[in-house]
Amino acid sequence: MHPPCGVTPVTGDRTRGAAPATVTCRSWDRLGQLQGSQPRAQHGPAAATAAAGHVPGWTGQESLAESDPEMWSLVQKEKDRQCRGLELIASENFCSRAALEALGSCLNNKYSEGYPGKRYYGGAEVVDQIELLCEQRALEAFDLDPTRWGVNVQPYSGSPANFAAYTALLQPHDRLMGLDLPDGGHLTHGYMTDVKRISATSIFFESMPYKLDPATGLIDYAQLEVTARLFRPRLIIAGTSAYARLIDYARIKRVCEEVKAYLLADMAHISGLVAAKAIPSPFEHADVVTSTTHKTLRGARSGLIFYRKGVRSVDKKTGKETLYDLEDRINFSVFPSLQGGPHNHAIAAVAVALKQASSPAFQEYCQQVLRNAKAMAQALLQRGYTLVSGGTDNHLVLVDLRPKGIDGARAERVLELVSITANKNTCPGDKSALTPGGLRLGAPALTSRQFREEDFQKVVEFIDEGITLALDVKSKTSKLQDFKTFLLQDSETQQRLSNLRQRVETFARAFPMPGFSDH
Ligand code: DSN
Repeated sequence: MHPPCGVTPVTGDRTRGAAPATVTCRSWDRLGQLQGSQPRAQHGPAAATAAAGHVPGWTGQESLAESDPEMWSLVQKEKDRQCRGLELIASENFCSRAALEALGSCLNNKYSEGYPGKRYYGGAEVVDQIELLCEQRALEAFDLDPTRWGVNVQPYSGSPANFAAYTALLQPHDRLMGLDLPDGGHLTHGYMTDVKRISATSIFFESMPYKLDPATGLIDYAQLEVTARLFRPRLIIAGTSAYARLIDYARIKRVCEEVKAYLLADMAHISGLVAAKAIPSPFEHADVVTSTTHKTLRGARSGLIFYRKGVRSVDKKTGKETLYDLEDRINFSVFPSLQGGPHNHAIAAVAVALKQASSPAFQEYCQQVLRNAKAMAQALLQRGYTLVSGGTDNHLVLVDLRPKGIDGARAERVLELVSITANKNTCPGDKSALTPGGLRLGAPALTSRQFREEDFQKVVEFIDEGITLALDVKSKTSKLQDFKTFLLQDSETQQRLSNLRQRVETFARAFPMPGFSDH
């Protein structure tokens, strides 16, 4: 067992953790030499500033604690919140120290518009190597043949990656289909309401949703087929944000072939599980695969677009080959169409995470994520909860709280007050996004803190206690705002919350935390 998460609560002591400013970069010595007037004993940041005589008071060498105690204190508070809480947001995870070191490095300073070997600025020889290494590791992590697949590692995150892919594959107002947001899809898959186009995907393209079958909680592939034949989209997106089952990529691919659409798999939530071969891969069927890098993949926040290369199809009569032309279109779409300089620090940090994701230890981590999600599902079912689709095959469960007589918004708020972080979520048939019937619970983050099945049973015990409390308060209040006010004002409720919070935090603190020990 690793040492537990050891951050003590922030006390307001502004000097705590302040490291003495040390200078390791030879440039300070060189600056002193250039000025020629500094005694050796005064080498260091202050001396160098004085010597330079420019920008007084700023050396850039002070620690965060020294330079900005207010921000340092907030970072400490967030670290403490993460350590003492139970993190169940299905899209979150705890990045490794190694990747965070790359993220917080000098690579932040470099502009490098363009691609390796073709940059618009000089001085890119090192970041070229970093980007190429990240590309190589991305292909290796997903077992991809570099003659059949390429990857762009520059998207700033998942939403920009998706929009760049659409921009590459479609003309403005071309048609696309994605799983509806209330049914577990993502905003960027084309979300719009009856009265408003919400996502830019629905503003710049014409989007048509496909849905879950409310009876099973599973994607309604039959309806997708019928709608696609009528709508004739140029692109179908296979990807989810709140769906506990596996996607039948082969079936969606057959629809794509019939209507001559591209298949884009957005594997943001599940990319770690795919890399670990813990669940089926979308690469067998998709033309383009997008992902974030910080969910189950456990890296720094960034985005990836994989695209097919080589032969797309062969004419049965003539034998003539049609080649994929995605590489140039996707690269041009990311830069210069949509983005400026790549975030080299993020690319390096993603490369570090991809190396980790190629290890046997990561495979074991992902298997444990699946076991933990199943244990969580089982424990919830045993306590009488209803799960959308009845269980889970991946890293999350979607609890339908409606049969319990409560909604996701009230449950989320009570859990937040006892240091359990989860999010409200729509269930099939929900009318309101503000008080939806569901609660989404994910296993990746706590599995990174070495939680096992029995720990998740304890987590469910805490959640159940929180929801019982929410039901009691709901019976004494009316609207959501009234409910929230009561939670903060009723003394007996405050005591119950405090008692549960203390037990949750004592439990959570006993587990290790990846990343830096103190920030
Ligand atoms: N915010 C992420 C999620 O929770 O699914 C996706 O962008």
